[in-house]
Amino acid sequence: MTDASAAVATAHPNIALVKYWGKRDEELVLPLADSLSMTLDVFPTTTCVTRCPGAPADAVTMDGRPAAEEVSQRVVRFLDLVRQRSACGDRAVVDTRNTVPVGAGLASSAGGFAALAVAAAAAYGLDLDRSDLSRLARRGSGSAARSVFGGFALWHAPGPHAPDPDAASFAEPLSRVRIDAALVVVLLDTGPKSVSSREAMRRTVATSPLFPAWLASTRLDLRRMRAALEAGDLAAVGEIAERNALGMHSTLESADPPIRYRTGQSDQVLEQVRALRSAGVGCWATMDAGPNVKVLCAGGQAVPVAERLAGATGFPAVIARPGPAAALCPRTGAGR
Ligand code: 2P0
Repeated sequence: MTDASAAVATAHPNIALVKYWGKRDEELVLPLADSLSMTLDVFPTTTCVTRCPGAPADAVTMDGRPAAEEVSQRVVRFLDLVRQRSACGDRAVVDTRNTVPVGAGLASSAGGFAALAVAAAAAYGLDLDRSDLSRLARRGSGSAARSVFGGFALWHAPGPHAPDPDAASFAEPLSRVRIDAALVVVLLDTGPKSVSSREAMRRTVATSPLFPAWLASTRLDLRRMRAALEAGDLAAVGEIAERNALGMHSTLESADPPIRYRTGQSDQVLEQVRALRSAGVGCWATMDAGPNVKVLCAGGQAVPVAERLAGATGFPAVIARPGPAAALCPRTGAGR
């Protein structure tokens, strides 16, 4: 144990270019396939964890208010994992500040659980390296495993015969990426989604007749995406990302009952992206568990692409570039 009883950490959301959709183990949050993402430099989450010796229960606040019961229970379960690993059973106060709309398919849980993992590990004196932090963040929310790292990250699914699947599933940064990319986030709707991604994933795996094909195609996409990133081929990166996202949405739309995150407004943005491409502007769309559309383009094209999309659709467009790894805020002075 260190003597730090409080720690503050910040993390950013990430957007997958090859999506994670489907678990092989709900409890351990183990994916069925690898995924690959870009951590953003916008919408950070900052979380403070303070151990409270003698307190009877954890207390969780979000943006200054008591967190919803479901969120609070998820945070308490996560803290239980941290307590199991440390010599300390103290309850804690967790205060989270978001700058991203929560539950809107803008990856708030990725930044949120990455920040919580880093802050809680420091407050409870766990000596974890980055891979361990990624494994820990994964237990809160799968995509959080990737937000532990900045830039581009690949999250490994455990192999079918891995002797210790938990140990085998963590993210790592991709160091040989040779593209200069930005993601323009078109904010269509910042309200919470109707079906949580956790439930939507479960239903898709259990009922979608397209799921086996999705799994095979996303594994292939991952290999091609990695090669395209390392070759600096932005057009190939964009094409793979757009196809992968549309494939994921088709798969979940074929679940029983169907799950539909795409709206008419999403389709309008997709149409604008196609029109921009026809006019010679290299840009490609991706979408997550919500209607909002993120548009990949060259870093130098981000401002005109954002202006064109905002102008054509009337919705705000936020430019995101590759962002930093999750980190402790300096004033806590603990951990790594
Ligand atoms: C992703 N999404 O790769 C995919 C694509 C949404 C669409 O990861 O159940 O909050 O907590 O592991 O990570 C959103 O799901 O799900 C997600 P859990 P998570 O970014």
